[in-house]
Amino acid sequence: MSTETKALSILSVPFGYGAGRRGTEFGPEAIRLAGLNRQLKELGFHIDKEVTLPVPSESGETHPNLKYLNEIIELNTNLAAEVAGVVNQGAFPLVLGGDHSIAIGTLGGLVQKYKNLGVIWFDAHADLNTEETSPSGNIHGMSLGVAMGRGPSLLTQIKGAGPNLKPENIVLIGTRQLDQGERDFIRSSGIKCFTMHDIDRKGMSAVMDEALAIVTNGTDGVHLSFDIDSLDPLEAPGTGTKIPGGVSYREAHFALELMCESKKITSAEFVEVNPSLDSGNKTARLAVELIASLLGQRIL
Ligand code: 6HN
Ligand code: MN
Ligand code: MN
Ligand code: MN
Repeated sequence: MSTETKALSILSVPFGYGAGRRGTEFGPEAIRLAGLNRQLKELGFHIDKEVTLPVPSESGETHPNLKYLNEIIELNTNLAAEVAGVVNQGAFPLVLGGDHSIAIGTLGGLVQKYKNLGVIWFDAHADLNTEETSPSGNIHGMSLGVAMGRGPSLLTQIKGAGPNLKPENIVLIGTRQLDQGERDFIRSSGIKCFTMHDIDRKGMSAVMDEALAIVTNGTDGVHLSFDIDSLDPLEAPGTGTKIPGGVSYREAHFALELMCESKKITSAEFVEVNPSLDSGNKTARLAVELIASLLGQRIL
């Protein structure tokens, strides 16, 4: 983000119905306990607003391969409106999950303002499944697709979801687990995917240069959607879909430092911290450190 905009709004989303395991609903509280507000103040931010989204009660209605569909529609409809409000007030939206299904609402709110939004999807996964291709029925594995207008109309009709997100403005980074339908869609849509193989081969520095060039080309804003499972499980044990061979501690910090230096990031969300799988709140503390790197923390 640019140095002159120091107003920031925190949107806490204690919602975990999109994931296969319970616990991400405690993510925002764990991140708060790990010292987020103190860290942000040290970096010179004015916290404009802090909102905790209300969690819908369980409807009891079931949809075969779209678990908790009704709850996800309700939550994301509200979140999109909150995010749009923050953007309109000119503050930087920092969204804290919660599971990754909340990206449907975050992106839905952002595209009401940004008509050509760039997106950096930092994740072990692509979250591009549909009801048909999902092996789990967990909507957190479908959220980027839904935000692009791919999926059941009940979800894609959430305000903002759809064609404002263009495949040529989206990059995936840290990818290492794809389902076949996701692979096919990445190939056919042309979304740029920097897998762990690419990070090994080129290094995070070159990957970020390329990624930033793509998401800033012809765009009017850039959103970072950061799934903590992008990191290696040794660094981030407190998350539900751990995949070995992930981004290292320094690679993650370095990537976020480069995003900060670019001054192009206009919003961010950090998701999938699951304190019930963590030890000693390590993963939430990591999330706070990573947020700090994105927002200007430097070693010297
Ligand atoms: N996440 N591809 C798997 C699925 O069930 O669709 C895993 C998705 C994980 C989603 O981590 O946000
Ligand atoms: Mn229904
Ligand atoms: Mn994800
Ligand atoms: Mn993931």
